[in-house]
Amino acid sequence: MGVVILDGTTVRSFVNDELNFNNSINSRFDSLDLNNDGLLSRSELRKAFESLRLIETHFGADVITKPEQLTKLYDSIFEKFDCDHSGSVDREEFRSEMKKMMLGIADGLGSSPIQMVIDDDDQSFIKEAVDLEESKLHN
Ligand SMILES: [Ca+2]
Repeated sequence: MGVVILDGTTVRSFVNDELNFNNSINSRFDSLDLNNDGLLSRSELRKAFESLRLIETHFGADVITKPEQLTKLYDSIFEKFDCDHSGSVDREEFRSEMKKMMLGIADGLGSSPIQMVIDDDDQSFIKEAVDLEESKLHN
């Protein structure tokens, strides 16, 4: 576990590094697509958000949410991702919505850096954003 410092720029440069971001999205999509049909179902997407920890935690602080509220929340997220209302989320929908979401986080962070506690085995894109920035600093 370590404390990292990040601001909007960290997140934005992760998203704007198209090659890295797409690779990251693709491998995430593949690991989420449990039945390998090239689409994310409602339950597959819910698992995704549970593992990303974007909902249950707010920048490292645990937030307790009732199960029925969570289900509503996950439903509304699914509707957001499923742009064409096909009942499943394809790779393109996943990528474009994740991008919007990350940029929203970047805007929220703005230019004032925050400290965040991240586990070494953290699976979140925030961690990937921080790792990417660190690898660039050291190169
Ligand atoms: Ca699937």
